[in-house]
Amino acid sequence: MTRSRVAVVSTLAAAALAVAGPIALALILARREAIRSETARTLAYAQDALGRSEATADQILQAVAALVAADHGESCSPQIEGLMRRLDVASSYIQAIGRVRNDTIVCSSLGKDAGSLPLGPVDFSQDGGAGFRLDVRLPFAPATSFLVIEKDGFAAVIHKGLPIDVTTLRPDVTLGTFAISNHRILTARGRLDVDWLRRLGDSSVTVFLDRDRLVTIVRSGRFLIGALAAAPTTSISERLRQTALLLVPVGLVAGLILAVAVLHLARQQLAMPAVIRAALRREEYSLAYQPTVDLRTGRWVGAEALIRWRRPGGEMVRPDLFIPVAEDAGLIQRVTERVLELAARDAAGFFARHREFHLGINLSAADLHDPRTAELVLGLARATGAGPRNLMIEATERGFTDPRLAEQVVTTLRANGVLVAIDDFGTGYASLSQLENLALDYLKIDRAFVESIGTTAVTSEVVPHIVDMARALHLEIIAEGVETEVQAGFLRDLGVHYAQGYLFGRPMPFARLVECMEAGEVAAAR
Ligand code: G
Ligand code: G
Ligand code: MN
Repeated sequence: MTRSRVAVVSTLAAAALAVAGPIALALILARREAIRSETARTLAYAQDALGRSEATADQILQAVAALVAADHGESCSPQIEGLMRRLDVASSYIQAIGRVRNDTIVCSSLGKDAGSLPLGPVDFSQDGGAGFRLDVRLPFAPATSFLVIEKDGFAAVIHKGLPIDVTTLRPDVTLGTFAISNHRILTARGRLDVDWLRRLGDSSVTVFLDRDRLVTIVRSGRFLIGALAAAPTTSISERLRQTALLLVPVGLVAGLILAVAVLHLARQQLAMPAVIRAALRREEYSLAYQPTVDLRTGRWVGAEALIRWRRPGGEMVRPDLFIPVAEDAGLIQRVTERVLELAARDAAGFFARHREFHLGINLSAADLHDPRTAELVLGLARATGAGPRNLMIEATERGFTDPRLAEQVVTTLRANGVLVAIDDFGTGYASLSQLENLALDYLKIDRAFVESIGTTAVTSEVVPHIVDMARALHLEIIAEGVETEVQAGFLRDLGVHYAQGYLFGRPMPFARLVECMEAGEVAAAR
């Protein structure tokens, strides 16, 4: 695939991801939230039912205790009957209280005319001798099944609807209470599977999905009873739908914004080479010059030409953004040609007045590998009246990694008195042996190393080594990016002769460079 095809395909993929990603995330979050809140709600139903069951048990225990305390052996004294009536009225969960003899209520809070009420045998016992009857029919309400709990010769009649009289948002919520000892259902409404109860095991709470039901089961900490609630999972999908209805548009909008941003950036990247060509045609480039000083005397001994790009709207584009694009797009040699033209225009006649000054021009690897570049640079020498050592070309390590390719241009230029510097030294991959094979003049220490001087960064220890290496290769050193007196002093002490940086002067128009030099440099520049 071509570069631009790759760029378009990856742009579209990124845009699709940018749209799909936030929506998928929104849905995942919505689902999690729906499950969380539906679980919380169902659990609350189960806890409500359990609370009612515990309150029922408490009322039974209290009533029985009061009756046992008042009991003097007569099976149905008027006092006991009166007490049973009062306890019944006071107990909200108890329908009736009676005295039991031989599985029959012989007298009760219902009064004499209720007569004796046969209960049948207990279904099971638990909770310290409490006898449970799960399905008792009483003559005065034959259609209703009551729960009867007997203890110490007394029995409480419970309406089965009461413990599970929990208000639920939906009618199809299952509610139930059960005995822990044998998993018998005490009261229930709705679809219920007794196999669910086993999943509680020894824990006090359990929540699980059984096919289309969300089941929650809780156990009492005080009685051998538990409660369960089960809601259809359709309520989760319903909540998911509601939340998604809210989140998906938000995700869609966020995704679209992202996609537009991605496309915009990609289009800018794709369009950059075309914009560079147009900028060359429209002469949007200019040069700024940053002085090089002699650290021993403080005098300006040279300057580096740095390209500047001002777009028609006034916006400045940084060279570290567009130079790599120009290199990739095969446009860098046209940019270099323009730089040489601009320098020729700026510095025409300059060297006649400044014999000792050198002007640095940055070259890219492609420039260095093309023999025609030597001719172009020598053209600048002619245009500016430059003598030996007045012009310097700077190229990064990348330009020198294959010395055979750079050799012709470097040899021709040096033979004609042009200085050659290796730029941004320490940031690339040039090996010592490769550099030994090429005769160069200057080494420019990258700003990153100068920046670390006086700090604890490991790079700070590299500067002396670079200096030693430069000496071994008989290269003069220019330190870049010097911003403080401390850095300047450190470099001076190491025997570094030249430096550039904001401490001495920022990149400036050529006219200002000349003005400063003639007005006594240093003071004027800062
Ligand atoms: O100060 P400035 O932002 O201009 O420099 C950023 C980078 O761009 C530096 O690494 C510098 O070497 C590079 N650069 C500046 N001008 C030119 C140029 O004319 N040609 C090339 N190839 N690189 C340049
Ligand atoms: O070609 P080279 O990579 O050397 O370009 C030098 C770069 O460093 C340019 O971007 C220039 O504007 C910048 N520069 C020059 N002096 C200083 C300095 O003292 N501090 C900082 N931070 N940047 C500098
Ligand atoms: Mn440079």
